[in-house]
This record gives sequence, C-alpha cells and structure tokens, in this order.
Amino acid sequence: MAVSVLTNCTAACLTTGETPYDLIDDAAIVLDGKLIAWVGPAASLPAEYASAQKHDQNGALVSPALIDCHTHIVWGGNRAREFEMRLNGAGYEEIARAGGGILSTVTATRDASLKSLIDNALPRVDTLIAEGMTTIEIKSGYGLDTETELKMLRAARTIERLRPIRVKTSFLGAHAVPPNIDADAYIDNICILALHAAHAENLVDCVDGFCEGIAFTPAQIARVFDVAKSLDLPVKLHAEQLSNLGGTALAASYGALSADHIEYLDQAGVDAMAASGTIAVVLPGAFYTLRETQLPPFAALRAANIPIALATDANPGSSPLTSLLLTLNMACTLFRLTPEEALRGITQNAARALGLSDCGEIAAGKRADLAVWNVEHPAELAYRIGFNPLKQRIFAGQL
Ligand code: DI6
Ligand code: FE
Repeated sequence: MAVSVLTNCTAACLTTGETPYDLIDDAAIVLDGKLIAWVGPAASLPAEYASAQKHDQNGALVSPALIDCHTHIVWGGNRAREFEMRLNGAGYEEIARAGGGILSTVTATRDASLKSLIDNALPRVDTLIAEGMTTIEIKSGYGLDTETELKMLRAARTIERLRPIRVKTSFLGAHAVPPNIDADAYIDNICILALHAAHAENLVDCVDGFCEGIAFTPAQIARVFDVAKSLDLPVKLHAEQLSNLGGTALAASYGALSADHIEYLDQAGVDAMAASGTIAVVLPGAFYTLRETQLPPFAALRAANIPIALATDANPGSSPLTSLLLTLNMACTLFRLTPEEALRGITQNAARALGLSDCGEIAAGKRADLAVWNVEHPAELAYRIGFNPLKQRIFAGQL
C-alpha cells in the first residue's frame, strides 16, 4: 500500500502525557499501509516522505480513533417501558428483582434470531462509527444459556465482518441469575459449560462478570475466572457498581484487564488495582441514567496512577447511550474529569483496558486508526453537547 501524509493538521497524539494532549501544531502524520510510520512537526518531515502523496487537512485536529471498551450493544427487545416505570417511582434493583431489568432483555434476546440481533445492533454501532469509533468491545450476557450466549457472540463477530471496525468480545455469562435456578447451580452447570462452548468456537476474547447483590458473589465469579485462567483468557469485572462486595480485589488477583463502574470502590480495591495494573473503566452513562450520586474514587485512582478509561456501557437498561462524544461530556460534567483525561479515557486508556497495545495513540508503529475533527482544540470534543464535528474516520490506514 502507498505511503501518504496527512498535513496541515494539529495532532493530539495522547502518548506520553509529557505535554497537554501531546499536541503537535502544524503536524504531519505519515501513514504506511495499516500503520503510522511517522508523526511530528511538518517542518521535520523526513526527506524519505517528501515525495509521498499529501492530504491537506485544512487545519483540522487529528486524534486517535475512538475506542468503546465496554458495551452490551447486542440485545433483543427494548426497555423504554422500564424507563417509564422508573420515572413512575420503581427502583432499578426493585425492577430487577421482580424479573424485569436484565431478565426481560434475556427473554427478548432468547426469542430473537441471530439476524435480528445483528440488524438491531448495527444502527447503534453505526452511530458510534459516525463519531469516529474504530474499536468496540461487545459483551454477551443476555442469553444465560449456551445457545443464546453463543448467538450473541456470533452476532458480535459478524458485526466485525460487516463494518470497518475491530470487535473484541467478552463472555458475560455471569451477568444475572436466570429464573428457576440458584446462582451456584447456574454458574457450575450452565455458565461454565457455555464458556467452554463459546471458547471452542473462538468466540471469546475476554471473560467478564457482574459481581453484585443482584448478580453474583466474589466466590461465584472466582469459579468462572478459574475457568478463564485455564483457557488462558484475560478477565475483567463489573465491580462495586451498586455496593462494595470486594469484586475489584478479586478481579485484580486474577490480573484483570479492567474493573468497571467502581462507584463504591474503597482504598483496598484501589491498592489491589494498582498492584495488578488493572485499568479503571468508568461509565458515566450508567451513573447518569441511574441517577447515582456515589462518585468513583477519582482522587484515590489518580493518586495511585491508575489509568482511567471511559466507555458508553451501551445497554438497554442502565445506559441506553451510543455516543462516545456525549460520554466525554458526561465524564467532565458529572465526574469532573478534565477534557484531556476524558479524551485519553476513550483512546489510550480504552486500548489498555482491552489489552491492546497497537492502537489508541498517534505514534510510529501504531495502527493508523485516526479521527479527524473540525475543531480547533481537543477540549471542544468534550465541551459541546449533541454536536458531532467528525470530518473523517481513518480505519487501518484506509483514507
Ligand atoms: N451493569 C450494568 O450497568 C449493565 N449490566 C451490568 O452488569 C446493565 C444491564 C441492563 O440493565 O440490561
Ligand atoms: Fe456493563
């Protein structure tokens, strides 16, 4: 593939963090096939690229393409009614215990064909693509039986073939306890068998769980993680979202890639994450939708130098959100992250949360997954609400 050079742009490289956004004014970015070959001030462009084809960006801002590192974007049915019930006074946990919530999506997802799951997910995925997303994590977890967990993961793999994006799958069999079975029996007799079956079909990139009063205990999650370990699969966990059960420390003890939500995380959990190199994934869409007031412990996370990633948590219940730009804004307004922290959270740190070292930054050798924006300064991406300044998305060097 030919070498080409993006010129007349500002590059927000989001690499070392030595300067704000690792910003380069009047930058040149050299693309060689799927990779970035060089980035720096245009005035220092190496002579070997002098005759390469130039693409004038008219002063636009170029950032790494966006990464949504936590989504449940494949689901059946619709939960608008539940949204309405909550506004009429019912609580999220109350609805869940009454068989609504996650379980109503389980019923609808079991009833849906593979094709309808894909057809319904694609418009949501396309909304993210239209904002510069090139990599998305997609979880199972609305099947809670082998057949439907596999169907969801096959949908996720198919979406990767239908769109110019990268999909990383997470097996989330331990998401909720299905009706008419106790949690221990579900873990041992269904969930773990489903994980083996999904892994045998190469459908699993990572193993996730929901450690919560309305879901599974740390001991139950540990049994799933033991299987993940035996299959050489990385783990991550929905932990301390509604209460503190010590899920984060458990996940960290398995070297988890990330601990997600973490509103109720305590210092012991922060210390465990720091020791294991686990990334914090915070989800302002769920915080907002559930009108949560307990903030993740940002001061402690920063003090421990734990990288913070952000994601949509796109799901039909607690976060019907398919905008990473709105996620940026929410993270700044609700979580008081700086616009730079927020942007690193959906690029550099989101890549880390997925265990990917080849994307999320503009640097030589990384994938040429880039987003070109009609803005002057990167803070504008987080500042505006309901506005999409994407000019161009570049996926694997494809201009
Ligand atoms: N935490 C969440 O926020 C989602 N799953 C989870 O474990 C909620 C999923 C849903 O309500 O459908
Ligand atoms: Fe989630």
